[in-house]
Amino acid sequence: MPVARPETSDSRIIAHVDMDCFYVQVEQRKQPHLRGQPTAVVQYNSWKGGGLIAVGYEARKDGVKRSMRGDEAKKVCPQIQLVQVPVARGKADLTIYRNAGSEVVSILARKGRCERASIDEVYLDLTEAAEAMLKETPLESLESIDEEVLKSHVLGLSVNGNDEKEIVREWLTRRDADHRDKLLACGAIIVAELRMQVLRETEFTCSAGIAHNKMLAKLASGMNKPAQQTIVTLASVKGLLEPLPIKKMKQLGGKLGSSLQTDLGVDTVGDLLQFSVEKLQDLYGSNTGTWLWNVARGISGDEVEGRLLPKSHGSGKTFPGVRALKTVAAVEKWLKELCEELSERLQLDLETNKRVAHTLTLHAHAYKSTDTDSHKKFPSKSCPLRYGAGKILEDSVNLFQAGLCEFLGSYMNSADGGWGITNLSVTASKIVAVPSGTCSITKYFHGQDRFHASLEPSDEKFAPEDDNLSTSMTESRSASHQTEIGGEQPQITHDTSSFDQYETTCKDEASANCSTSKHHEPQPRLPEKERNTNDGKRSYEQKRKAPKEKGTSSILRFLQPSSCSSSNQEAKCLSSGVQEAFGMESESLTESQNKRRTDSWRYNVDDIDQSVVEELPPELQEEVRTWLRPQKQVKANTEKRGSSIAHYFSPNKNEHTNPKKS
Ligand code: TTP
Repeated sequence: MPVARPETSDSRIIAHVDMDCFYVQVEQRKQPHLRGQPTAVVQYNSWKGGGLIAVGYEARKDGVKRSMRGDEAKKVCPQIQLVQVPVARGKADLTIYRNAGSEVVSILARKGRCERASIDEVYLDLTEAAEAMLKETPLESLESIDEEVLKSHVLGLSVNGNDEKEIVREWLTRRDADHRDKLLACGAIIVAELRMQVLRETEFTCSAGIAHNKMLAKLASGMNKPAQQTIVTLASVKGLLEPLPIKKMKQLGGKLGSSLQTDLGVDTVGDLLQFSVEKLQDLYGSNTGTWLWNVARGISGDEVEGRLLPKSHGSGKTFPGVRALKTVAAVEKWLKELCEELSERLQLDLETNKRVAHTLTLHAHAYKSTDTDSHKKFPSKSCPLRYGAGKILEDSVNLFQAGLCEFLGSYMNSADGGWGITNLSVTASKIVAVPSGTCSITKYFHGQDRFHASLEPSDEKFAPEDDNLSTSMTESRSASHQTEIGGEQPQITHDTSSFDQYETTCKDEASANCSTSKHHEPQPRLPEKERNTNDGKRSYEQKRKAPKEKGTSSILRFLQPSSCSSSNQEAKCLSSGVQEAFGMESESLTESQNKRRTDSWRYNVDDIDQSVVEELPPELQEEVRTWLRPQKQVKANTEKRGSSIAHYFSPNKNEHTNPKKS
């Protein structure tokens, strides 16, 4: 359910940075001979050459698309280089991509509040940095402006066959410009510099959108790819939004977008403008109605969260066609793999970032052999998360059994046969920082682990991903009910909220499928070992062959050996960023950083699951409770007005009546 937040100011400077063909770039850095070659990364499952999950820009020019399988891509582009995603535990291993994403985040976090939105996307709040720059240097007096800034695309700026860079230069340095445009110009300079730093230090190119809010920045970042940036001026917002298909908007790719289309005849964002806020509130409730009215006008108050680490950890695999799992034993076998991997990542997160997860969710896609109820989904099930691979497995098996019983209903009992599982995943969510000074908690969790021998990450990479890498989108549902399964079993909750969170990191909500990889975000540590090894292999010649896209020359010239700098600085930066994001003590934090830290800390505390506290040894329970008590916040009043589009809120489509256009 979208949340309508009033825009705090339309003078904020927000950037959305999105890596270009990310997995391909990571593979090209690892194997420099692939640079400049049409390249794609394929799934673990090699059927028909494997499904493509990332396609390089050279291959795109030859007509290769992500929806293709390797064999088809070869037909379209015979010289294509197909690289298989790394494999561990019989499934894809995304560690290398997660770590690469962490390298980038640590660089981008240098200039402002940074929110890691997915494995390769970051939001930045650059308001303070832009204001400081503007104060220090009036833009009209800028003597030289970097080429990369001049290559920016300024939406709404008419070029009319003139020298585009000159027009951009004029726009950037206008004396009479609106203050908000001047701040955007500063944002563009800062983002261009950050993108060049990313290229110098990681060899990756990225694209960016710079705007006054997150929604607009995200829309713009993909408009000019690869290795370019796009600026959304206030004056351009109407023209940008009006023709956009409604389903392309964030949070409108699902049921709500469909309802707008079918019930109101809204196909583009512009179509939404004809509805008054009262009408939208009457139809969709106060909050969603306000949010929709705002979306149509490019208003969004969403803040950039100071978060460099993932919100959840997940491990999943798909079992398409004949490979569907048809017995409980087969499901348990795979759950063991998934839970071990999840446990390792949780332990690593605990050790590295001092964070603990509180909720375990099992999600599956299933079918019945004689399917009379095909639309019935396998229910996602949650319970409090207990640390240790053995406990996670035990709980996951119970969650699966509970889900299976519900899925089969009166149709049959849950014995083997008559059903198949095509997708299975376990997710750990509600991750919060352990308060400083409670290292005994770490020991406690460690002691619980039956399977896990060491807290150190294993040399062999562990796999979070499946061989299909795709899981279909779910809709946001607020309903939650509990199913006791008795005995000593954990209480199982049918709670889709944590899965929704797991799903919302998907790149394009309008697409039917999204990768689970988007949910499995990297650890914040820098993969030093990997980088050192690879550095030696990268020759100047290989880098020189890097692709030259139209309008990207200035940034690509940094693909030279001398441009790589030491990682010390970024490591330093990362540690302060991590401290800030997780409220770790640091004498060097400024007052505003401290405030931000406290805010995010409070938010996390609110989410803490009491049952997890109850699992701690008595001496620690009191310590944690004391820490929790003063932090509790009063919940915002989220009461909403009634909605006449009942079916949007109800699982049963038949319950509603069609509203009329206002
Ligand atoms: P995207 O950012 O969607 O795409 P991209 O970075 O490959 O290309 P672009 O330049 O157009 O942004 O996804 C980031 C990575 O996530 C991508 O490189 C591979 C992975 N991914 C999947 O594994 N499965 C998917 O379905 C998608 C969309 C992405």
